[in-house]
Amino acid sequence: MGILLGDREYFKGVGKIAYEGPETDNPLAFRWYDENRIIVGKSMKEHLRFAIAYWHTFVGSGLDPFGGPTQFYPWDEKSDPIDRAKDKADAAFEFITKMGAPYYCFHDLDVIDYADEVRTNEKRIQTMTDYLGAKQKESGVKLLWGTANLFSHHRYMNGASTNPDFQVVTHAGAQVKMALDATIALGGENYVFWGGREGYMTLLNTDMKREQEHFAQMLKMAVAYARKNGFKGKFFIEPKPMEPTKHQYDYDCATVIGFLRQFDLLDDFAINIEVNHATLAGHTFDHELQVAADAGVLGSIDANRGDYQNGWDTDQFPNDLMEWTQAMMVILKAGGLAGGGINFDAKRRRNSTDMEDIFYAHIGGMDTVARALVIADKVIQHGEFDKIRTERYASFDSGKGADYEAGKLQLEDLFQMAVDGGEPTMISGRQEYLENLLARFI
Ligand code: XUL
Ligand code: CO
Repeated sequence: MGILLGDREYFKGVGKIAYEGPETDNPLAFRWYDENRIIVGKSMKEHLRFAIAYWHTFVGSGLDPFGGPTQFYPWDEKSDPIDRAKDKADAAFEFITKMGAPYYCFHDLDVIDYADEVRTNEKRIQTMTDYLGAKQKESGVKLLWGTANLFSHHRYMNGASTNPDFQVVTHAGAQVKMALDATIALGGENYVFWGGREGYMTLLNTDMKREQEHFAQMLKMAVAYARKNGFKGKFFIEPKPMEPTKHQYDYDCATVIGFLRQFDLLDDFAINIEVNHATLAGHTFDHELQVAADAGVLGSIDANRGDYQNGWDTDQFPNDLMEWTQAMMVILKAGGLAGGGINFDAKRRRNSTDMEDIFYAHIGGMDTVARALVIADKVIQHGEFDKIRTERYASFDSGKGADYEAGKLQLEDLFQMAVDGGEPTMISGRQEYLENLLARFI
């Protein structure tokens, strides 16, 4: 059966976005993202593995709690769900190709609307899997990760895998199975779990321990099913402390690592870190990256930014060079991301309603991240941060400090050494010096 791919141009007047360098006046060009530029032995394209998020970029409508959609799309006009989904896929692949992004990511429900019957949805996602497969082949664009939306349907109001009603859990399982089938068939490199409603609204009605055990059970079943069907990629958990649920179980990286360790899931899972989720958890982005890197589970990134003046998930496009330089320092030093990439989980503002705004948003994001990569490499090459950090711990490199690290001392030994050595000399952490040093590279 042949697949007829659409030939309509949705983003008229905008061609392929080219690298023109920092001096260009063209707002529809890259100033920093030069996909072939080599940084520490790899091209920018290979380092960053940019992905376009289907949900914000081709589905998001600008609606907020106070008003309906402001962003209307020509690919959203047909009444038949399959026709509409195919138009959307055509538009998506046109945009992704024009941006020169090597990857995309989706939830099942971004690709095609689901009805209430599982069998209908199975047919729908299979039809679209074939269609997306043909688009991937035609364009060379690949799937960084797939996922199931287990938070929008009203049946998930009390959670999906953590729902107190087992019949709801079966629907979550059915959706995960179908999303995994699609991801595997499309050669998806990873699969994500973001548990927006895997948490609780009040402890008065919640058995937290049991819900988390149910969640782990679902993850184990997903791994078993995917491995049995040839999936070689990584599973990612994406932490977020709250929103939409009051308290979400995957609060932050440290919490997720504890959970994965408790349920023996560390071999198959890594973490997908989202910038604004880190902020909501009261952490910096580089803190979350470092926690994941130290545990060997730095998997992938959802790139965006929050707003310093409010406390919710604004999902704005990244533009903070200082934040991203520090992030890139962690990523480079960790040897890169384990299988993942950088996905723009970011949306235009409600009042950015021109088609070109979609391009400006992604160009700004990609340039910020690419520029941060260039700067972070220079900072690391310069070497002073490493030197200062190493020297800061020098007292553990030999003598009694080394014995302490090796577990050769008793608490009584510390007592005696404190008595003998007297009050320690104060050693400055030199934070302002280091911040100024970093600023010199920006
Ligand atoms: C929500 C969020 C999700 C996940 C995928 O805050 O980040 O879009 O990235 O489900
Ligand atoms: Co995200």
